[in-house]
Amino acid sequence: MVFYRGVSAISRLRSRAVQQSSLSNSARWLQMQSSSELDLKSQMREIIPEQQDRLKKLKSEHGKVQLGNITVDMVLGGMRGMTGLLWETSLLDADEGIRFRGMSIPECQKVLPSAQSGEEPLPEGLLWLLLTGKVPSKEQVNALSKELAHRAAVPDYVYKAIDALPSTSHPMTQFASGVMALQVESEFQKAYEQGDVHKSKFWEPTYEDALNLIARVPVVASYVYRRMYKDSSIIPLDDSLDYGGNFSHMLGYDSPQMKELMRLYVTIHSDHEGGNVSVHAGHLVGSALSDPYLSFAAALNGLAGPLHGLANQEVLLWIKSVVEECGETISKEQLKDYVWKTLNSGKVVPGYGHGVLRKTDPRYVCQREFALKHLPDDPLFQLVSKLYEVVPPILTELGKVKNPWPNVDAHSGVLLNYYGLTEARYYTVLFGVSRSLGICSQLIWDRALGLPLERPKSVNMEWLDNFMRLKR
Ligand code: NMX
Ligand code: MLT
Repeated sequence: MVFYRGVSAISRLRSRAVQQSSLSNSARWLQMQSSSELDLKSQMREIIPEQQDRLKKLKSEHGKVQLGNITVDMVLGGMRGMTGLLWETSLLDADEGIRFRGMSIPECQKVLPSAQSGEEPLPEGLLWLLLTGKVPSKEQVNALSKELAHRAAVPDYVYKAIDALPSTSHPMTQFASGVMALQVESEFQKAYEQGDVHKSKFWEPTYEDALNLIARVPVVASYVYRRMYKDSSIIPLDDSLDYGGNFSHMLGYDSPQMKELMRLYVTIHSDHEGGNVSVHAGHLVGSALSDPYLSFAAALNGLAGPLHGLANQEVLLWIKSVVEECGETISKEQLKDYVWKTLNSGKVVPGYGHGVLRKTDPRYVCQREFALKHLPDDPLFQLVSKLYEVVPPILTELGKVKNPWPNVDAHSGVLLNYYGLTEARYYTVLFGVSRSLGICSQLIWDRALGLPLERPKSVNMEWLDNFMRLKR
C-alpha cells in the first residue's frame, strides 16, 4: 500500500510523481495486459519448466563430473579462476568480454530495439533478453517500458528514510538506505510470512519484487541526486518516456544525447556474470531466501567499494587531479610521470585492470565509440585517449598486473561530465541502478530453478599446513 503525505512542496512533488504512477499495483497492471505475448511474466511462465528440466538433467547425468582443481593459490587468492557459481543471464570471456545471454555488446546494439529517434539499445530490451534469453520485439519492449513506469511509485517513507541522513553522506549510502526502505513493500517477504506459497512458486513474488525494484530504483537514485546537488527540486517521472530516458529526465538531463548515453550506460553496466563482488553478494544473500530488496542492498554495498563500482568515481576524480596539476593539454611524458607518482604512492590506477578480463573491456570500447561520435574534441575525452596509450605499458612494466588494459570505469565519467553530470561521487549510483537489471533477473531464475543456499567450505592456515604435511 502506498502512503501519501502532501505537507511540503517536496512532498507535493513526490505525491505527483507517485500519482502519475498510481497504477503501480502489479495485479492491476496484469489485468490490463491483454496479450500474453507482450507480458514478460507470461513469457517466463512458459520458459521456466524447460529450464527446470534442463537443470535436473545436468544434475542427474553429469553431477559428478569435475570442472577443475582447486589450488592453494585459488583459496588464498580470492577464488580467482575457480568455477563455483551458476549464473544464467551473462557469461564473461577473458578476451572477448561480456555476453548477455550469448550476445556481445555490439550484437545487442544491433538487435535490441532502440528509442524512436535513437540508436542505442533500450535497457528494457536488455532486461527482456536477460530474463527470457530471447530478443524482444519493439512491441514487447514498449509494453515493458509502460509496465516499469506503472510500477515506479515510491512510498513517501522511502524519501523520509533518505532525508534522515545528512545530505553530505555518500550518495551510495543514501541510495542503499532508500533501497532498504523500499523493502517494506516486499511481496516475497509477505508471501513467505503468510506461508501460502509453495516453494516451486517462489519465483512469482520474487518476480514482482524484482520488477518493482528495477522500476523504482531510478526514482530513488534521482531523488538522492536532486537532494544532494539541485536543492531538492525533485523532477517527477514522465510515464511517456522509456526507462533510460526517464532516468536521465528525473536527474534533470533532457538532451537527446544524454538520454541516449543513459540507455547505453544502463545496458552495458547491467550484468557481468556471477562472480563480481556486487552480483555475487546479491546472489549469496538471495540464496538465504532473502527477498530481492535485501539482496540488492547487499550488492550495492559491495559495489560501493573502490576496487569495484566506486572506481568510476575514482577515475574522474583522478583525471581531474591530473588536469589540476598539469592542465588539460598535458604531454604523454608528463602523464607517464603522473601515473608513476600514483603507483609509487601505493595507489592503483583506477579504471585499469580486471579480475577476469585480459583485454580492453568491450564496455570501454563502446563508450569510446560513443565519444568519438558525439564528443571527439572534448579535452577530457582526449586525456582518456592519451591514458589508453600511456597506462598499459607502465602497468605491464610493473610485472605483477595481470591485465594492463582499461575497464568499463575508465571511460564512463568523462561522458557524464561532458553532458553536465559532473558530480563524480554520484557515479556509482548510476552503476547501481543499472546493476539492478542483472541481479534481479538472476534472482528470479535462482528461485525458478530452486538453487540452494550458498555455503562454500573455508579452511584456516593450520588446516592447510596439516593437509600439506599429510600429502608429503
Ligand atoms: N593499478 C595498480 N596496480 C594494479 C592495478 C592497477 N590498475 N591492477 C592490478 N594491480 C596490482 C594489484 O593491486 C596486485 O598488486 P599486489 O600483488 O601488490 O596486491 C597485482 O597488480 C595483481 O593484481 P591482478 O591479479 O592483476 O588484479 P586483481 O584481480 O587482484 O584485481 C582489480 C583486479 C580490478 C581490483 C585491479 O585491477 C584494480 O585494483 N584496478 C583498479 C581499480 C579498478 O579499476 N576497479 C574497477 C574494476 C571494474 N569494476 O567496475 O568493478
Ligand atoms: C563488473 O562489471 O562487475 C566489473 O567489471 C568487475 C568484475 O566483473 O569482476
